[in-house]
Amino acid sequence: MNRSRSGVGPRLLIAGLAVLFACLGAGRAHAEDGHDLWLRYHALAAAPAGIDTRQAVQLVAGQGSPTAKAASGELVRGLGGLLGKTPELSGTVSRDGALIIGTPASSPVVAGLHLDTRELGREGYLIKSVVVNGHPATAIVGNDDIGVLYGSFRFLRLLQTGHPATGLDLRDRPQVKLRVLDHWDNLDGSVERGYAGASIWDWWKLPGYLDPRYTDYARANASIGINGTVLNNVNADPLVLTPAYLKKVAALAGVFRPWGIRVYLSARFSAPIEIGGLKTADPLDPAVRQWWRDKADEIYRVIPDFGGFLVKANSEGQPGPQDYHRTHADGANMLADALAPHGGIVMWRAFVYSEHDLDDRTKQAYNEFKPLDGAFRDNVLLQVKNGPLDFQPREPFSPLFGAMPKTPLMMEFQITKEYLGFATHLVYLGPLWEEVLRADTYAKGKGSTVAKVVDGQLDGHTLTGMAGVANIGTDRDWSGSVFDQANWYAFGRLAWDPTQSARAIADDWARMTFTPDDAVAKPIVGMMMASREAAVDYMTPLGLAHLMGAGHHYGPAPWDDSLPRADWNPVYYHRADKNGIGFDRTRKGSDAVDQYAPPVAAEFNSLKSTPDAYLLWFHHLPWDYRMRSGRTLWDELVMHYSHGVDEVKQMRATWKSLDGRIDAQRYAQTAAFLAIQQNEAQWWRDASIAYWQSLNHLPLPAGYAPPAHTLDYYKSLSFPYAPGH
Ligand code: GCV
Repeated sequence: MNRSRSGVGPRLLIAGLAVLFACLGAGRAHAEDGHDLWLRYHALAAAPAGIDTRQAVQLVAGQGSPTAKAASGELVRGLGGLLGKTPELSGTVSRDGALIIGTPASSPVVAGLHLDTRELGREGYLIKSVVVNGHPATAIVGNDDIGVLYGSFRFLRLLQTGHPATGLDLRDRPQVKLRVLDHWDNLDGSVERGYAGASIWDWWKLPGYLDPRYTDYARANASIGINGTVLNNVNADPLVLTPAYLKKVAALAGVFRPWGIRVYLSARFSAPIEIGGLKTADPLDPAVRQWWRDKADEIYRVIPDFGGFLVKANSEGQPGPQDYHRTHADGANMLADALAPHGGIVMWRAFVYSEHDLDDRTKQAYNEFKPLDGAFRDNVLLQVKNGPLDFQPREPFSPLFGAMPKTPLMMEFQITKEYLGFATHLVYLGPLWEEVLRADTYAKGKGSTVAKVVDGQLDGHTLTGMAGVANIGTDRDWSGSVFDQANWYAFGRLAWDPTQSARAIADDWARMTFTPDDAVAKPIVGMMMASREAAVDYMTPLGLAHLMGAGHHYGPAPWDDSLPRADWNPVYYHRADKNGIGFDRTRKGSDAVDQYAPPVAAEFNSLKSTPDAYLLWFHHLPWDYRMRSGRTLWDELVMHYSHGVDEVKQMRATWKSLDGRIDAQRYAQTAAFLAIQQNEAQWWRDASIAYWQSLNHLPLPAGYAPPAHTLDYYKSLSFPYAPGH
């Protein structure tokens, strides 16, 4: 008995240990679920030149603020991971390879270096190889602790991407002042156009409980230079401006502050009625103006560094100044006046179009706002979507860029992929944003790029901004897929410097997110760089746009004509019939072309000079129109659709070739998502071709497979629970 009992003991112990190891193992696997983003800090294969890993790196940090502590904390964490040894905090440099961080004011060691920091501004930094007490060292220096924090992240990025820590002499500062994420998060926890789970703001538990995720969110944003966050949806709930919610907002602001991030709120224009008990929200009414002044005072009492308001007004059913026959400038200026004494700003959105206006929808924002140039207060920015329609896979740049020299225009990009296949399609948005930023408005002659409008160079603005509609949610990987993290990352990098190359950003991201090994990073960058054009091809080639399923915007529905407003329906945008396809925006059509500066207008007005990529955006053409390639328009369309699908097949093959080189969980998820993407790319191609054929009755070019199903089948598909809607 005894013996058998004593035999059970060890067996139980072994079983227990097995469970324990399994749990620990699971814990390890968990670490590679993408949660660490590009801040993985996994051990480098070899120590970078200039760093001797036989002993811990000396970290000589300036005294100071929570931001200074964030900088040294990040270096401790980052170097500890990358080099396998936690740095040693020290007051002096007594060993080779030390790291000196701080401002001339916070650190005597930094002051002793006598570095020229005049050009760095408040947020800039320099990273320089120096010699102190006879020891080679690296200095990360700013005029302010926030610059030191940005420099610390930059230094870690250098190591993560395989650079040596020697011969360093780089200086950088942001080119854009406000680098902001717009969360379309609702107070009930849902996220409009969100594909990564629920809102990360746990309003219910705030302000009592501060989820550690909030700090990681701030770290990730600071690492790419983002310095503002609009916490709530532009389709705003006025309750966020009530005292109970302001306490919650203040708690989040407290977490973000050390990381250089200010909070902003979307303000509902009719809040004075809904939560203020007033009868009107007329921006010229003295009681309304007083209400907003009092509200601003109240906000700044609890959040002294509050950034300001983002406003969607008189757009898609939102209230606004036009409800009182006032202008957008009247509305924006009233809020600007309330915020001005506190240094706050207004980001007023230009995304407006009216169901009562029968003019081409893409012309309406320009028609509305261009006449208001110069009518806004100094602390107002007009926030303009990159294209004149709505975050399509491809659009020409919005004609407002370059057309309002007296008004700071803030770029609005969409990071979340509302019209680009949601989270399961691998589409790197860097090339889309680069294309827009590099587009030439010709507003002041050749070289007047959109980037120069946005960064203020063209018209001498110092209040400048770029906003990205966030793709962040409660999913472990934050963005709904590992590759969607690259879009968050690229947005931050381009907001910092709109002239950076999408490829270089992808390269950094791939090396930080996976490995600095070329054999892995290069094919990944190749996939990323091809992915946006692939999506354009399988969804909306040759300048087509807005052909997605109504409402949820998932999958193809070019036939759809069911929504109450003409300009919400795909048929409004393609205008196809048996004779041809495309929206005539030339002088013979809606004349949208003349909203651009003359050289651009001339380019788009003429069929000969319009690039193929925008062909059907600007021109309505017969199906047998001869393309530059010599093919008919119809054949060319079919080829583009098919090419998009082939490109996704290629991306899948590339990913498969990396099997074994990527950790298991992230490999498997991406492989599964690419399979979904391939199926859906095929669906887009086939459904689109089936519909166009039902109109033009043309055969497919030789060698191209017919759609797998009938048009009726594609039309029968419905997605009542598509996410984000
Ligand atoms: C927040 C598009 C989206 C809406 C979004 C709107 C906007 O219409 O489909 O979900 O609303 O843009 O940018 O305001």
